[in-house]
Amino acid sequence: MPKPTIHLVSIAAPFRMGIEDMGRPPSALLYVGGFLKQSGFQVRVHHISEAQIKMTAATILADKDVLFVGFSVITGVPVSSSHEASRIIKEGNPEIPVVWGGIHPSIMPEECLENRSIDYVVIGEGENTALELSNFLLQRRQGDLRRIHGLGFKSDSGIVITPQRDFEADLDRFRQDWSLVDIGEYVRDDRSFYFITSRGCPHGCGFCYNQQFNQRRWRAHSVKFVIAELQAIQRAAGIRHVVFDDDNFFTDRRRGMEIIHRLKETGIGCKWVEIRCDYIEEDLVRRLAGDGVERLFIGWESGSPETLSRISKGIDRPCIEKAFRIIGKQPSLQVDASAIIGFPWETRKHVRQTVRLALKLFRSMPFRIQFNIGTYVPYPGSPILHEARRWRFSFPASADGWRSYDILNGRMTFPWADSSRMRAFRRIDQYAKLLFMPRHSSRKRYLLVFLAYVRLLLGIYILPIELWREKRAAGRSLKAAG
Ligand code: B12
Ligand code: SF4
Repeated sequence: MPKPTIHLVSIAAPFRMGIEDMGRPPSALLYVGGFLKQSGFQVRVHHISEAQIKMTAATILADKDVLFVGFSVITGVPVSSSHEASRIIKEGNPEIPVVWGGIHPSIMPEECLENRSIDYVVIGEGENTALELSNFLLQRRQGDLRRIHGLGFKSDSGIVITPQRDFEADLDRFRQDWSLVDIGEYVRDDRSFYFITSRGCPHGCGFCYNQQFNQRRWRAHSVKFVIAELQAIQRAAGIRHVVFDDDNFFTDRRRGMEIIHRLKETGIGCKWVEIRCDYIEEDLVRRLAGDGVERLFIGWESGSPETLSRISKGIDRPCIEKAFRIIGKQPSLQVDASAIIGFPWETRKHVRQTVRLALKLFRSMPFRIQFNIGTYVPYPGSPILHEARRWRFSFPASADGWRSYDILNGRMTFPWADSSRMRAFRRIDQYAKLLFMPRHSSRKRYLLVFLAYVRLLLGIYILPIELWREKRAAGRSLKAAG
């Protein structure tokens, strides 16, 4: 007899300009779903936009033999959209178990389980826990749930959280099962493809979820595994480039270099890759450029020595400047340079130090740095959360409240940053972005770069005519793209 179906759902989060990024594969569900399928379960993956919630819920409710519905949830808008979908399913059929997994429920399991529509949360790495839970549900709930590690559930005596589950030692046991989706949907216009080769990170940056979620443990697929998987994807979908979505791809520098080099030999390029400042060395950068890498993504985080120390990134200003000087020597390389302003302790002085360092980095490799100076947002489980708590900051109290926890598209404020301060932060980011000269820009762009540089230097952001002009141009090109 066929086993009941497990429906796994990922509702895309709004990304730039509020548009959902449906082009990134739902990797968590391809891993978990693949593992369950391999163990004999029937699995369906629904990677949907918010507009498709009702339709997807109706499809699931029409299935008369459902083992459970699982949602993959990251912090922010997906908490609220996944809650809405869970509620529709529970109201449609209270017998269907609803399971949440992913970063948000792993870090805030009790808060999630307080919702009537959520029955179980899978905490941390999901494959083994999901399999044990599936077997429990298949055997009509015989057995002891408390023996399943990495699980949260409701009992007569309240919410139960079982002991933490160990990480899988051999990551190659798990693979993303691309037959669960239409792989062609994830090949971008330039035939690039997002892929994950490792999990976790050994560092403990203060603003990052990693220390709590991954306990500083980095686990990686073998080079052989990565090359074989990407070659299979190349044959199936004709990809030409890969973008690595790992938390920290270069944790093992030799492995990272080898992957990129061997992929190049098989005709798959890596145009863009993330790397920490303190990993940058002359030889590494030369080899990356030689292997066709065009852009490095670097989180330099701040120009304030105090902030760099308080966020425990493990880098200082000389390290940042040295990294950019080394990269600057390779004329083919560009940088996506990301920093954060607006930490609870930051004053104008700290922000100015970051802007000034951005300008210094600009001078070390002019027009080739695309800056992203984001505003600090507290995330659950991050080590510096206590700094926000000092200001009586608290997370949204209800699942629906998370809808406005969206720095990319919403108008967030914090106890330490009111709307005018937040507007000033956004302006800094928008002007810093203008310092970049995209390839094939017209000469007029130099004027824009010059004006942005002067504004950032003097800290004058009133009457942002250049930004209005840019916004109009972006609107026109969006319209033209249909
Ligand atoms: C792809 C991605 C996106 C995509 C798509 C996300 C989406 N759902 O639509 C886009 C580009 C839209 C995006 C946007 C943002 N992202 Co993002 N993103 C990622 C990225 C690179 C990969 C996620 C992934 O697939 N991981 C790999 C899988 C295998 O790991 P996993 O999700 O933890 O899954 C495992 C377990 O959690 C569990 N599991 C997960 N789901 C489920 C479900 C079930 C049913 C079960 C049983 C188990 C289970 O099993 C899995 C396998 O073991 C991660 C970084 C990373 N490498 O993880 C950041 C990350 C998730 N993003 C993050 C952030 C902060 C953002 C942004 C806010 C901005 C930003 N700084 O990038 C925005 C805005 C989102 C919004 N508006 O709400 C943070 C999340 C922090 C948090 N507390 O949630 C991360 C971790 C990056 C970071 N280090 O800061 N992101
Ligand atoms: S910010 Fe990057 S380097 Fe720091 S802990 Fe997170 S993943 Fe690791």
